[in-house]
Amino acid sequence: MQDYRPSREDKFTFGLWTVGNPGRDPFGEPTRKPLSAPYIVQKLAELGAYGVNLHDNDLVPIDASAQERDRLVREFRQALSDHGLVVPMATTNLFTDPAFKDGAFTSADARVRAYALQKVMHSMDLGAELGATTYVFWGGREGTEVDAGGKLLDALSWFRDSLNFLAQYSQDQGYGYRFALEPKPNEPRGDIFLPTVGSALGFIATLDQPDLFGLNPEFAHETMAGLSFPHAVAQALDAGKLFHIDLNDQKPGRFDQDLRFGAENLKGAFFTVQLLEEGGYDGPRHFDAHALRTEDEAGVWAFARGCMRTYLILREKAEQFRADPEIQAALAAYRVEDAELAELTGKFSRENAQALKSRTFDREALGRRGPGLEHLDQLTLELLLGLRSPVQGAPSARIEARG
Ligand code: GLT
Ligand code: MN
Ligand code: MN
Repeated sequence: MQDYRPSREDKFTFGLWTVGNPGRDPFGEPTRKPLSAPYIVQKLAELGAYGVNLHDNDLVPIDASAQERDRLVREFRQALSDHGLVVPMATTNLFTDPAFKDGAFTSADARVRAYALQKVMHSMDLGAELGATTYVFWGGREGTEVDAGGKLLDALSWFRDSLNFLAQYSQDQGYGYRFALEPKPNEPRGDIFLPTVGSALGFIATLDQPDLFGLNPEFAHETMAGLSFPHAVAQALDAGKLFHIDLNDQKPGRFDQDLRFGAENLKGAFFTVQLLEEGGYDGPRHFDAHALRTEDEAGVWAFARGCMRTYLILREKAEQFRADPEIQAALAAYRVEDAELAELTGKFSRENAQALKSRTFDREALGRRGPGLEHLDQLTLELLLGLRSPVQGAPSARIEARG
């Protein structure tokens, strides 16, 4: 059995805010000491990660002096080069400071909106200095609890203006960023604008330069909305918009848990890995999760190792899925192909439409056919549970002996 130790080529990344999460929640103070950015870099490198992502204020406190900023950035860059980690993605903290309590780009106060733009430009400068090529926008405070302020339509247009402005800033500076919007339905706001992958995709089409914008979907966030994460990832891939991804886990109907990848919805995690590996995504596999508040520092590194290890195990399972003859036979039986019909329906012509309209279908036979999904899903489950031999895909010897 392989040891599932990650290497740089696996492109695993963590945010400074993820492994650095001190275990604070709305009801309790931190349970862990803060970790310095250079120390996090060193530990992630030891574990086999590829990179580290950050908000401006994960590295530089909001009220830091220019000298303090330079020192912190210098020490961080030194750690990156000492340990061979990169910074593929950067973002801005537009949610912690009370100035942003009613939104940043969508605040009803024009001064807050202007300050948000200023803060993002400085943060984009920092990201570019560190080599980031993807810039994430998670609009955590962009939303409302009450709609009495009547800003719903204005908010969307302020949001759009800000994104258009920042895309041009990036071009003007020659930064070459691609921007990734990260949807979330609620928390910290009662209702966050652009709550799902689908709504963000719709909004991107209204921007001045839609090609520069894509998605950073998060497993927990789609799950909070009661939606399927693999379905969201598939839609982003299909649109050519999967610019980045936040992997974690979540129980439905709860606060944003940001659990260790695979901790809760193993099948969802498996189909996500399968989509990423087979759907043409070659960006970082970013874990936006954190260790449970119960844990000490050792628990933090166990958490980080666990995220990567589970991904690698599931990647191997996806390979087994492809190589398993019984699963492949069940898949082939599920999909019915018909070359003649493909010809008729593939492209509109008046003749094809006419031929299709006059065709007779055996509706009852179509309705009678069982697609075999129960069988296929059980095979998948047993594969995930380790009951199918990795080599030939046959049931493992132990199970056969029992049967
Ligand atoms: C915050 C949030 C995440 C976002 C981060 C990017 S910050 O932790 O919960 O989902 O990805 O701003
Ligand atoms: Mn989250
Ligand atoms: Mn996230």
